[in-house]
Amino acid sequence: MVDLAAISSRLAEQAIELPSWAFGNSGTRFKVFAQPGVPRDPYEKIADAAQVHRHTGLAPTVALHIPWDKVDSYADLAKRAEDHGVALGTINSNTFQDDDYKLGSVTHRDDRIRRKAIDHHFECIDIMNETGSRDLKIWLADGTNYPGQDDMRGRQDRLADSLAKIYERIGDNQRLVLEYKIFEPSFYHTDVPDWGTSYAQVSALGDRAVVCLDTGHHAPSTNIEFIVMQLLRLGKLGSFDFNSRFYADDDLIVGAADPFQLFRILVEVIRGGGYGGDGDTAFMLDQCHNIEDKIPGQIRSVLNVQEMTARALLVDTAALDAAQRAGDVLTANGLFMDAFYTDVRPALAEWRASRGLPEDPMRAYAESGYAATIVADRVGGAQAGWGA
Ligand code: LRH
Ligand code: MN
Repeated sequence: MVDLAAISSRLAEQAIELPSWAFGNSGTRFKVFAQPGVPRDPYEKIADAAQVHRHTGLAPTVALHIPWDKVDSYADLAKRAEDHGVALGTINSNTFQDDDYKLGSVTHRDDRIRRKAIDHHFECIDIMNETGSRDLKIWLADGTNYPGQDDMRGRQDRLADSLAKIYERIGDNQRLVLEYKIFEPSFYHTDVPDWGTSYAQVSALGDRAVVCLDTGHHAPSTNIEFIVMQLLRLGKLGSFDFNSRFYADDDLIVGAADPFQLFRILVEVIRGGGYGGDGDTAFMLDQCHNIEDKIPGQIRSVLNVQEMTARALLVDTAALDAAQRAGDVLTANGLFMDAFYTDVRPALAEWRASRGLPEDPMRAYAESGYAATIVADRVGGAQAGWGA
């Protein structure tokens, strides 16, 4: 059995934010498979998210997406979240589902449409002031489908201008987090396609503007952990949207498609001072459980992150440093792989039990009867989804 004593307090620093939209129906352009018991409103989404924290102790906050999570009183929603033992987290804006934004939102040539998109972000900041959220996360679908469709330089300038107006409204204890994505729904160019563009845009704004790295938003075979290293080195890695993928932005369970990549990313997070109490990098999941049960899917996800974090914390950094200094390639790589191949699961089960948490959170949830309760209770009404 692996001894986790040396990393126990570090493990306790882990906090992973859950996306409210992971509990609603989701799918692809081909089909959205509805599931019985799915939430009908943000209150029920919060209740489901709280089940993940109850059984894992790893997910104390829930991110909201506006307008998907619109309510009359965000103060009341925050109170109810507190009653469930969780808190409201990142506020995600949405300028990708309004007809006006077909050719762009904050990058649009039309002043009225840009104004509308900026005002939406002001509304999101007002919500942050009610929920006590720190981060406004901006992901933009803005881009073009055909070469020549628009002037990319002009769009960058309008983007910078719009972000500056939004940044002015951000409070002293708040952050603007700009997420990049290589493609989709735009298929020729995306206005914020890569870490370099996000970095350039947020650097022009100020200290409270940072980059969000979604692990599903890169070209195939991108060395994502190198980007993690660089953004931490530059002090601009604000948050992660964790998920995994085999091909594109598949939004699958983090660690499911490539657990070794997740391990390599977490090694760089820890080495770069972005983990836990060290840094200022928020961990969030951004996933869609299109065919699997959603609450167990989220439980599995946070456990995957915890397991790879434990392995990354077990890297013998002193021996690794010595081998690297000596140019001893195989020993260095061997030490790295030893940590990855260390099965921490039995020890983590004990670690959970030592903290009053279920050894096997997946089984604890299954035996809790919560799934049957929500299927029985949530009859009628419109199930939550992406509203696309
Ligand atoms: C875009 C994205 C973004 C969210 C959305 C739900 O692909 O990753 O973070 O707004 O998914
Ligand atoms: Mn994302």
